[in-house]
Parts: sequence; structure tokens; C-alpha cells
Amino acid sequence: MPNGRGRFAQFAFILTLAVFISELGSAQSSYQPSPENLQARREFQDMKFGMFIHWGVYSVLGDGEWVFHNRKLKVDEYNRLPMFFDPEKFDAHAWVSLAKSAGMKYITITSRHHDGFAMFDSKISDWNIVQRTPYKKDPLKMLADECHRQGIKLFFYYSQLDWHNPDYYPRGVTSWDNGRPDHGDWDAYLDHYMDGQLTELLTNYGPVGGIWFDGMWDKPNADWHLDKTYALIHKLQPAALIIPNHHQTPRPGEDVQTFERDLPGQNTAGFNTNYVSSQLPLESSDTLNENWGFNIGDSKYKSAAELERRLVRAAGNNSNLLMNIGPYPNGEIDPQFVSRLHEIGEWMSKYGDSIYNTRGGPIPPGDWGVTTQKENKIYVHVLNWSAPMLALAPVTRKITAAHTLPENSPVEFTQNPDGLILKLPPAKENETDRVIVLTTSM
Ligand code: JFZ
Repeated sequence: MPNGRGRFAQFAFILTLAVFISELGSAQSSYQPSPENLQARREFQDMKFGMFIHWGVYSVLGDGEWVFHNRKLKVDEYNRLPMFFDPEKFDAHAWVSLAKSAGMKYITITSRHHDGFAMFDSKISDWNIVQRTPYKKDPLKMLADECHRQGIKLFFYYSQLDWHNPDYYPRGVTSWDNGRPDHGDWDAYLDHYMDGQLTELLTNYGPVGGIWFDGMWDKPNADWHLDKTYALIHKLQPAALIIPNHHQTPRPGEDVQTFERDLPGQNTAGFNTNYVSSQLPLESSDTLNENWGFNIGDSKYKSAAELERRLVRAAGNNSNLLMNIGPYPNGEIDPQFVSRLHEIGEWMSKYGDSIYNTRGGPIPPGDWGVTTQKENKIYVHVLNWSAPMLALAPVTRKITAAHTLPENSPVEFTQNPDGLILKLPPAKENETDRVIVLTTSM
């Protein structure tokens, strides 16, 4: 009879097997990613670092993107807001150049958030930037054109949750009495309104990197017509990736597993799943200060060094990092964001080799740091270790050389079946990451 530990191991094994089979089964039952889609997934993993942008009419109030809900405003009251949204300083070239200078390879921007307000030229409803604001233009079109010019991939965040449309009914867990009628046509909301807008986004903006969905958690038990919507997206643009922020085990048709404010498998935020897909590309999103949308009272900026370490930890966990900024309502970007992004960009120009195009390395991540790998290189990222000798778990590949990045000076090492020992150079002042490049024979 197995003891307690044996029984637990047995249980854990069966559970792992069940999850594995279910992922395999569901992937096979209905969704076969197209070759373009599989290629796009690899390219997504190669990019590693993206810019998240939360920007909408809510930015005018400087109180975050949830202000409609947090202040329990009525629809008629919130309807006044677009009249004051006139981002005369919006400059698509400046935004895309900023992302590029930070070493970011993609941008994910809110095409509409939970207020349902379309930040693009939509014919499905007049609740959009062209028809309701004095600005009258489509910033997403300008951004898409500029991204194509500068070689940056553009993804659209799209909120499935809607605090404005009466057809978002029955309402979900975030509902409050905001003056909408107590009836509505849920199927029309999904099939006409949402799929209609998604069709616009995937038709009028050239090649799109993908759709980043959010808000399903508002009605966890509703029928969201996911198969239909996912099929529509993959039909319109086979390479477009579906990235759902539902914090659950991935479903068929989904192409990336994303984790909000956490590394894959961690759940410090309290709403993420511990399950990490072994098949899908991974992404972790976070905020540069403490808010997604512009919040005038938020000056808690993370330092460039802290952001660099997060990026390194994400890469070592086989994940991308999507780092958010909330631009001002006039279209300018907070200089505090800009200076940090420039600093990260400088750092990436020296250390980018150890991050771009890599996958999580062969040595498990630890408090000391992480590893990444590509081709015959293993990059050891030492983030938190002060002693001269670092002992690591064994690596099966034979290591033929070790040197520092970016100086390329040799590093002494010992490799045997019990492990790998590196003699580290002393940390330099303000060094966020000591990178040792291991060259292997295969
Ligand atoms: C969502 C949005 O609500 C938020 O405004 C932002 O856009 C972020 C990227 O995504 O955040 C969530 C999603 C789910 C939960 C909490 C915040 N949840 O389930 O508790």
C-alpha cells in the first residue's frame, strides 16, 4: 500500500496526465492551428518584449480605466466624456518610435475597454472616437500604418465586457445600476456588435498581430460564442493570434496563454491559474507604474533596473513581457515613462542577444536568476547572487566555453554530472543582470 507521499505522487501524476490528455484532446478535436498561425506563434515568442497601451476617453478623468464603474456613473453621465477627448498631441510616429527605442517588438493597444468606447472608426455603432469626439480621427489607423512602416507588430486589446451597450445582458459581476434597461439581446451583442467590430479591426488595419481579449471573467458561465468568434478571427487573418486574459486553462482556438501581473505559474495577483501550457507561447503583463490607464495620482514608477529584471525573469520562464503605459488624454506620454523606456532600450542594445529569439533555458529558474537559450548558447542570468562561486543544476549538453556578456571575457567553469559551477566576475556597480554565455557542443 502506498504511503501518503506515494499516494500524493500518484495523484499528481494522474492529474498531470489528465491535463495533458485534455489539452491534447481539445487541441485535436476542433482546432488545428494553420501553418501561418504556428509561424506567428514562434515569431511572437522571439519578440519577447512588448508595449501595452491603455488609452481611452476615461484618460480625461485621470483616474484609471475603471472610473466609469468605480464612480458608479450613469451611462448618460459617461456619455459626456467623449466631448472632452481631443488628443491633439497624439503622434503615432512618436509612440511607435518610443516602443522601438525601448527594444520592444510589438504594441498591444486598447481598441475598446470595458466602457465599450471604440477608439477606432466603427460603423457598428456611433459610440466611437470618430463620431463622438472633437478629434474625429482614427488613431488606431495612424498607429497601424506607422507600425507597418517601422516593423512593429500591432495587437488589439478588445474588451468582451461592456458597461455601456444595453445588449450586454444579462449583466455580469461588475454591473451596477447605470441606467440601462433590464433587457437586451445577448446574441446580437456577440454576433452583430462584437464580431462586427472584430471584423472591422481585422479588415481595415492591414495585418494585425492578434486580438487580446479581456472581460470574459465578468460572466464566467455565459455562452460567449467563442468557437464562432475565434473561427472568424482565424478566417479573416490566419496568422492573428488569439490571446485571452481569462485566467483559465487555454481553450481550443486560443494561441497564447497570458498572465496578468504575474510570471507564468505564479499567482501573487490572486486571480491567475497555476496551470502553464507546455504547448502555447506565454506572456506576462504588468504596469510601469501601478495603473493601466492614466491615473494622475500614481507616481509609483518602477525603476528601469526593476523592469529589466522582470523582463529577464519572464524570458527565463519562457515568456514574453508586455509592459504597460497609460498615455495622457492629450496624446502625450508621461516623461517618467519615456526616460525609463529609453534606459531599458540602452540596456537591451547591450544585453538583447541573451533575450531576443531565446526560449527558457535548461536550468530551472531560482531566486539566484534564470537561464535562456538559443541554438548552441545558454545564457545564465545572475540576478541575485553575491558569492564568487555559483553552483547550478547539471546541464546535459557539453559546455565548451563560458564568457561574459557584453565584454566577452572568459569565465572559469567546472561541469560534471552533479552540476555546473561558475566562477563569477564581481558584480559591477548598478548592474541589474550578470550574463554568462555558455557555448555548448550542440
Ligand atoms: C483587466 C482589466 O479589467 C484591466 O482594466 C486591465 O485592462 C487589465 C489588463 O485587464 O484586469 C483584470 C482582469 C480580471 C480580473 C481583474 C483584473 N479578475 O478576474 O479579478
